[in-house]
Amino acid sequence: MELLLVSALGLGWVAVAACHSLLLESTPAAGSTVAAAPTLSLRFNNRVEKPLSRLRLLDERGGSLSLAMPASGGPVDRLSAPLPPLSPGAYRVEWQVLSTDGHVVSGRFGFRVAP
Ligand SMILES: [Cu+2]
Repeated sequence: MELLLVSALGLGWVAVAACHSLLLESTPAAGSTVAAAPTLSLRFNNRVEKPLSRLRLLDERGGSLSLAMPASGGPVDRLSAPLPPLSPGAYRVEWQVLSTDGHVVSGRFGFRVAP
């Protein structure tokens, strides 16, 4: 009985996940080391509600760098923000988007700026 319940929940989760926005790729790419990063850009598998989505950039001390993200314009499946000049080090991107199905999806990834 318990096993059945668990597998039913598992299937339900897969069905729900299929309709969510998924991050397909980003610039800088997750785990990459770049010489410079003038722009942060995330591409999703479908349209995201830009005014209700957020991007955050954290440096290796956990300090938050403010990003000015255009609320509209550009491809509907992308979130982009110009970046301030970044000093060498590790950075973490935290994103949260509102999928067109109404679900909030979030994630994070890191990249490095080379010395
Ligand atoms: Cu969903």
